Amino acid sequence: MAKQDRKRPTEKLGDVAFERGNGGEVHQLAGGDVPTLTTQQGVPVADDQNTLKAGERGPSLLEDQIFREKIFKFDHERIPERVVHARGYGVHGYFENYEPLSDVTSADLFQRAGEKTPVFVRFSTVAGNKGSGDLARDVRGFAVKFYTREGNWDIVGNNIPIFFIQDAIKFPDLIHAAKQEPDRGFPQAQTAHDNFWDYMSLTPEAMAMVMWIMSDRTIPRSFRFMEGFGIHTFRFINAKGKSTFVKFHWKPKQGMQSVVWNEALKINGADPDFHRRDLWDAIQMGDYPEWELGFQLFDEDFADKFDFDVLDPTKIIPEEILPVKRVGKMVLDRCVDNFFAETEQVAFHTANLVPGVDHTNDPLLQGRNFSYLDTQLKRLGSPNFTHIPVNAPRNANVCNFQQDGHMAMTNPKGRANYEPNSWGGEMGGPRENPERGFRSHPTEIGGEKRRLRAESFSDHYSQARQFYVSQTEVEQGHMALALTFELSKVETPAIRSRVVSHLLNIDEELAKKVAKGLRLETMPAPAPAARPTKMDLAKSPALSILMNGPESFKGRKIGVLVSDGVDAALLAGLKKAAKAEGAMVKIVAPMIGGVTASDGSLVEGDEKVDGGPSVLFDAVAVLLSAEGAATLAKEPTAKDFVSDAFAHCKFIAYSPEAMPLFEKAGIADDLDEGCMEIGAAGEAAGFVTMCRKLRHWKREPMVKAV
Ligand code: HDD
Repeated sequence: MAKQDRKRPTEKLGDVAFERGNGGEVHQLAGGDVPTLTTQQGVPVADDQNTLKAGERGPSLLEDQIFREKIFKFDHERIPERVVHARGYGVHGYFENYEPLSDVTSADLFQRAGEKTPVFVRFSTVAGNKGSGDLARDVRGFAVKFYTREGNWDIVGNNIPIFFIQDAIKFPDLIHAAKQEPDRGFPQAQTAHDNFWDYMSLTPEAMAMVMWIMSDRTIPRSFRFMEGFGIHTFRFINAKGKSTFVKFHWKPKQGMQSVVWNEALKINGADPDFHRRDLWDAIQMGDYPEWELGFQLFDEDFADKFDFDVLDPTKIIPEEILPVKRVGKMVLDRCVDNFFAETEQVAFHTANLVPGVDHTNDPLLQGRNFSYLDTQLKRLGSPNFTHIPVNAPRNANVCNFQQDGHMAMTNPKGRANYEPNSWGGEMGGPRENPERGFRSHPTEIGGEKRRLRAESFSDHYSQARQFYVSQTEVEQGHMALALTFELSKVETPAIRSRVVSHLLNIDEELAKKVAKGLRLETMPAPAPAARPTKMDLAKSPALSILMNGPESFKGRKIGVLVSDGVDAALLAGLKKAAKAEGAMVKIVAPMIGGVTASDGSLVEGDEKVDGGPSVLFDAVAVLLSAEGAATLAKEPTAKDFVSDAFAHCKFIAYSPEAMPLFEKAGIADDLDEGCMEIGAAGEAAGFVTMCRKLRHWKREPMVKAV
């Protein structure tokens, strides 16, 4: 506001001074700790609420550069979202190396015990757009950027150790088929539609991946509770030039955990940001998630003797055959300062390698090495995206003669912008360094130039079967249900049938279950297989989530439904036991202002009952007074709270007074050993110990009728 207009007194809005304008609008004022608002040119702004007008009610003037600059910036806020992995969440942390690994690699970050290297990690879903729900049934991206002293190294992986296709030329078709169908623009963030399953059923090489994506791996409880994989076989090279093949693994120290499908559907409604909020909360609370980095190391001899081609990205090397050597840990301990600047603008690339690491001839990897740089130029708008702080090397200098382009932030100094040059010293700029510089492994390459798929890539079913038979009965049941659910959304019966024809090559029982679930009229013939399936691969227990549980409730959440009159000592006992376990308690109350406990104290609510359904928690407690139970028994969201917790096989603690709510919710007669009455504070500890099993799976056959 121009000085001459300021006739009104200054008021206070919280701590901030403001004035009201002619129309009663609020003008916050600079002063004290409040900085002066400026334009992009640093010019102080007097009035940010009114455009410049000709006359009080007149038209706005084109000369208003303050308005035009503000709207211009706003109009250009969006950049293209990633064509895949659009929805993601990034955080900072560090990698700490356990011991020198110079025998296998000269990569600098692995040379010294205890050395920490900063990292930036972005977790993502694949198919959904940027605004889609976190609990889509989907693969999760697990991309790690190491800021090493020899430059940035990216492991651009997923939470599943294999991929759908063997050759990168198929990637656009795969992604087109998975995303929303082009004529109708839906379904969003889900593979349960005709195009996806049509493509899958015509892509036998995807069958192992189909088994993985139909398992609980694609509905993780949290980014914190999932594994990560580099997928391809890479090469390490040591200082003597010796090469060793390597596959990368990330093992969550929190253990693995997934949700059940009906829960995932409901979480997406209750909190579409469930996964990002979970990571944010854990880091803000100081409960930093950790993963160990593991290597599967092998040589040419092992590769030659292995049943499958180690260059085929649709295959694993079972850990039981080749154990994972744990070499260091990654701790994620800092959220971003700004989501756009870091999470949105970070650019990962499979070809960002450091000396000591190299590619192999995996045809999927080779294609990826083209795609990432290309997409980043489009997405970030300038070849200078490497100047953006999250992408720039942090521990290595950038010294070269590359220059100019849109948004150049750092051009080389000095006279020479080419080499070789005859300018000496600093003026001449940087030079090659054969000792330290990146070198490719001198691999022999020969053969005819042809488009073909190696015969060694042609067994598409053996490892699909191996994955299936390595699961517990509960997990196998979930896979059959997932397939049935997805195919029930497929409108074309022939596609449903074609998928079942592949399942027959994987496991007959599974195929029969799905066929029955779909009410298929006739069982199709098994799909023709390029190579007969080796049905006899040994089970790999490492592939099961449930066989590798954490045996701890650390980092998990108990949702406690309370009412006025809640037993204060009981609640305190539960909170104490949860804290001792490293778990969190969240209070769900009829009103967000909380309830009055039995001792007259106020218990504040974290959630109002309709905003805090039980799907948001790992286990629940229902601690009510008799009066509270009578009231909540009339409240549908309270009934859902307990009936969903029961249906999702959660452990449930309850005060005896809660029974009327259970009766109205229809579960009172079914309470089992996963439900524990806790009448005294001491019993709460027993309940938390019980929760270490995470779910009471024995209940599942009872709560799943169809
Ligand atoms: Fe990819 C992004 C993981 C195959 C092309 N990919 C992207 C991201 C992850 C992966 C985690 C997100 C990175 C981030 O958070 O910014 N992609 C994989 C894995 C694959 C894979 C584990 C198989 C083993 N990808 C793959 C192929 C191609 C691409 C075969 C193309 C030939 N991927 C891309 C991309 C993206 C991408 C189009 C989109 C955004 C970006 O790169 O930066 O270039």
